[in-house]
Amino acid sequence: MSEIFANIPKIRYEGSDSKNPLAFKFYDPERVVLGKPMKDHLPFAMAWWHNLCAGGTDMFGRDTADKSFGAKKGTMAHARAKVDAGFEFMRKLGVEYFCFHDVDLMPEADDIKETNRRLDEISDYILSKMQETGIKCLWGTANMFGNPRFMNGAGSSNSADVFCFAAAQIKKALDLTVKFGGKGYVFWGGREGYETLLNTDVKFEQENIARLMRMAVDYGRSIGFTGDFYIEPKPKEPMKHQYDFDAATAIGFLRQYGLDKDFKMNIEANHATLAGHTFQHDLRISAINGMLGSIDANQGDCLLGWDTDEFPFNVYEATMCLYEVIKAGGLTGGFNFDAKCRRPSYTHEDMFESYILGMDTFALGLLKAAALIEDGRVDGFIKDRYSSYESGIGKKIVAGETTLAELAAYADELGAPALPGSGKQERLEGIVNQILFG
Ligand code: XLS
Ligand code: NI
Ligand code: NI
Repeated sequence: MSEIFANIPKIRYEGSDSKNPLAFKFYDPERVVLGKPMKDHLPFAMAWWHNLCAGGTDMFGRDTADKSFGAKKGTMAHARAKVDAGFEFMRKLGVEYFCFHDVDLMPEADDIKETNRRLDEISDYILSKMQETGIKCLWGTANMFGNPRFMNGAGSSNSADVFCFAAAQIKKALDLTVKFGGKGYVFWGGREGYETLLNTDVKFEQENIARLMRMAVDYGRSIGFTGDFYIEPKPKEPMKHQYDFDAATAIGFLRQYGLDKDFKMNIEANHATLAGHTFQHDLRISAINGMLGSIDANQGDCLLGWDTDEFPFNVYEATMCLYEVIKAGGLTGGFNFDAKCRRPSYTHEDMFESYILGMDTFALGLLKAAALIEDGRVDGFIKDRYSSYESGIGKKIVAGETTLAELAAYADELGAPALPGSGKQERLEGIVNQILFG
């Protein structure tokens, strides 16, 4: 079969001296870091929607990039051309996974029966490509935010009929995820939130979202889905307020409704920063709750207030991300590039160069995080910082072997406690710079 990206070769690792834009400078898949190959630390995934569907349309202008891949848009022939393009793309880059929404895969019909028939047809074709190439599915999801029927949400909709339609889409998307052997299933609550409390019953809406998730878990388990369900937190956009505001909020919600055994977090860098956190913060909160599942690898722009979904090039953030991932013992999911080229980067070559950038950035992050951990000064500092809890009264506090009255008596004897010791933030920041650039 003729290639769609005929002028793009297989992308290879050439090392940090290479000036070839179509080569990896840092991502060396077989290089062993902390006992395992880079590619096992970094299971990268292609996001079907950005890479194969989105052409750069924004509020002010139409597509700049041609994603027709030689077929007429809106047809099943185009859906197949996207599959051909996607698998050629992943194979040339060595990306081993993909993520998808139902509606990314084919043109949605007015009638769900016809949509599902099209999904069956295209998923057969995808499956044959997966078997041919060994490329796997990281996670699937249902788009329950694009169609006008979801203007008030899906699980949180005021309309029970819309709720049922969402259920039907989730059921089919779970069927597809299982058909592809996907590792996870994502809920990003695009419109699960509100614009004004004047028309919203927050308690009822949250209970209904939980009901929908519970039914999804029960159905998924009944058809043999053994992977993780994920919530992908995001605080706003498109809704003014979204219920899955950040990792802490989503974890609290899952525990409240007894869903925490089946769900983990899919943390997206740009969503964390929109919530007023660092990417590292939401990763840490997920990890300490045993819920760090997967990552949507992108970055935002601190000067813009929305989800810009840029390809990650911030090595500092990638380093802190991998530091969290390594400390958490790795991901059950992977690193999905939920990212798009900037609108003026409209060529096929740009699609490849943006993935090279993202993969090199995370490879650097891995190397630098490993160096930070092996260096040990930061971890050692943190351990020492809490050493007053390792003996004496501190030890009793941690063991739960004391009372408020005993502590008060202890404090009486102390007079004024000594200052708690310098936080040494600047020294630690210097260590990070030394590891990054030394
Ligand atoms: C949008 C989300 C979306 C999810 C999948 O902001 O990141 O792309 O990852 O529905
Ligand atoms: Ni996003
Ligand atoms: Ni995302």
